[in-house]
This record gives sequence, structure tokens and C-alpha cells, in this order.
Amino acid sequence: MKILSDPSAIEAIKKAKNIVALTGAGISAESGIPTFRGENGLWTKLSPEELASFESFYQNTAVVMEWYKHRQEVIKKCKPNPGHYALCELSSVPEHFNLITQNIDGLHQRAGSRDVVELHGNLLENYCVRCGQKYSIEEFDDVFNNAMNHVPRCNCGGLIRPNVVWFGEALPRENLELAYNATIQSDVFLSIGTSAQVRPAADLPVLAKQGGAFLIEINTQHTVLSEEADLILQGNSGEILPQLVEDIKTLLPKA
Ligand code: BV8
Ligand code: ZN
Repeated sequence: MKILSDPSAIEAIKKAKNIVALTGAGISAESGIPTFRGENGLWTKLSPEELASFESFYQNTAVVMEWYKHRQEVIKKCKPNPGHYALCELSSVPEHFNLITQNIDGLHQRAGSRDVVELHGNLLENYCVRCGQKYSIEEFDDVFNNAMNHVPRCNCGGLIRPNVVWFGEALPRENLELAYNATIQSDVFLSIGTSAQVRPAADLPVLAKQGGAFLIEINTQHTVLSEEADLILQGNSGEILPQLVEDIKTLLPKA
């Protein structure tokens, strides 16, 4: 056991049939994608309401779309890190594994994870608010670069927006239900790289705990969730997760 020495954690993992991982911006920090609330977090310069909301999209389309275009460029240059790959490896160890993410960067999928439950959408997908036509990232680049003052429009004249969930918008129903169902059945719940402040995603680890799951928090800092956690593994998820997955593989024979 390299990282797991806590007897209750070892006990819980040995008996675990369902493991759930919830990830936030912190798991992508080591890939070079800035978090939201860290020292150089995106929102330290601009408030979330100014950018990630439907109102600002309509009132300040060019500003909001330039911000999202910038983030798309950052994401395209970034690669998954050992934390993403470790969760992909973990998926085949317990009987059931669910990966739920708040992130919109698609790095879990690029690391090979399948059936990723994206709660807040995916920044590399865009669609027309009027006719719903979907735009791949390449098609969107085209439209954006030829758009009048960076306000990308569909052939039907409608505005094109990123396929992400803004503040005040409902999460995709199907994914939220998948996340709730997996959470209430979880035996071990990993909360990874999230400040656990944005709801309803932030409710999931608490729900897991209420359902009797063993709650493990992996974060560089303490969060509002820390006192609920049964075990805190403090540090970089890119370093902790590969070791944790090795330990889980030792404790849990392959499903
Ligand atoms: C909803 C996509 C209802 C967009 C995001 C008032 C008005 C309206 C709504 C509300 C309100 N008050 C409360 C709400 C609810 C609101 C909310 O929770 N607000 C918070 C701020 C209080 N939620 C909503 O609005 C949600 N919708 O409630 O709808 C409804 C229902 C029916 C019908 C209509 C409406 C929608 C929320 C989704 C918002 N969209 N993203 C975009 O990205 O541009 S949220 C966005 O922020 C992320 O997706 C993510 O969820 C969140 C950021 O959180 P984290 O991922 O945790 O990132 P953060 O930087 O905070 O933390 C990183 C952590 O990693 C830190 O703890 C750090 O220590 C750690 N870390 C750093 N490096 C590492 C590390 N850990 C490990 N290793 C490292 N190397
Ligand atoms: Zn259209």
C-alpha cells in the first residue's frame, strides 16, 4: 500500500462494488487548464455572472464568445495528465464504476474514459440557439473567424453558443439522473479536484455519504467538503490518483 494506510479506507475498498469519481477543474490543472478559483483562476479576473450566464451571452455576445473561444484554444493545446489516465484504468477494476465530471474540457474522453457523465456540457461542441444545428469545433472556428465582430451566427441567422451549462440553466436531465443514481448506489465516492461549491454537482458527495458511501477527497487544499470526508488525500491528483488506483487494484480483484 503506497498511499492507502487508513484501515477504514482499506476495509471500505475491499468491500466496494460501486465506485464513483466526481471530478472538477483541479484534475485538469496539471494539464495546464486554469481552475476557476485558484490563484490564477479564470474568474478571479472576471466574475462568473459576467461570463457564464445566458444574460451576458445575449448582452455581451462578443465578450462571452471571445472568452469561450480562448478557452477552446487552451483546451485544444492541452493533454490529459496521469490523473485522467488513472481514472480510465480504474474503470475496469470494481464491479461498477461511474465517472462524473463538472469539466467541459473533454480530457477524460481523450484519456480513453468511456461513458463519461458530463454535468456541465462540453466546450468543444457548439450549437445554434435558434435552429439547434450543431457545429463541430472546426466548423465553429470557421464561422467564428469570419464572424462580424466575433458574434458567430448560423446560416439561419441564429446565434451560435457553446454546449455548456450556464449559471441559472438546468443541467442535462439524463446526465443528472445518471449521476444521482450512481451516487446513491456508491460504496466509495471519490471527490477529485473540486471546490464543491457549484450546485447541484456539489450535492453529490454529500448524497453519497448520506447513502453510506466512504467519501475520499483528493485536493491540494481543504474545501467545504473536507470535514464530511472519511479520508482526505491532500496533493496533486496527477500524483495521487495513479498510486491510489494501484492500491485499489491490489485490494480489489479485477471485476
Ligand atoms: C442550476 C460550465 C437551476 C460553464 C459551470 C443564483 C442564481 C442562479 C443559480 C444559483 C444561484 N445561487 C446558487 C445557484 C445555483 C448555481 C450555483 O451553484 N452557484 C454557485 C456559484 C453558488 N448553480 C447553477 O446555476 C446550476 N444550475 O442550479 O439551475 C435550474 C433548475 C431548473 C431549471 C432552470 C434552472 C448550473 C451550474 C453550472 C455552471 N457552469 N461550468 C463554464 O465552464 O464556463 S460551473 C464551473 O464552475 C465548472 O463546471 C465547475 O462546476 C465550477 C468550478 O468548480 P470546480 O470544478 O470545483 O473548480 P474550482 O476552481 O472551483 O476548484 C478547483 C479545485 O481543485 C480547488 O478546490 C483546488 O484546490 C483544486 N485543485 C487545484 N489544482 C489541483 C487541485 N486538486 C487536485 N490536484 C490539483 N493539481
Ligand atoms: Zn440556426
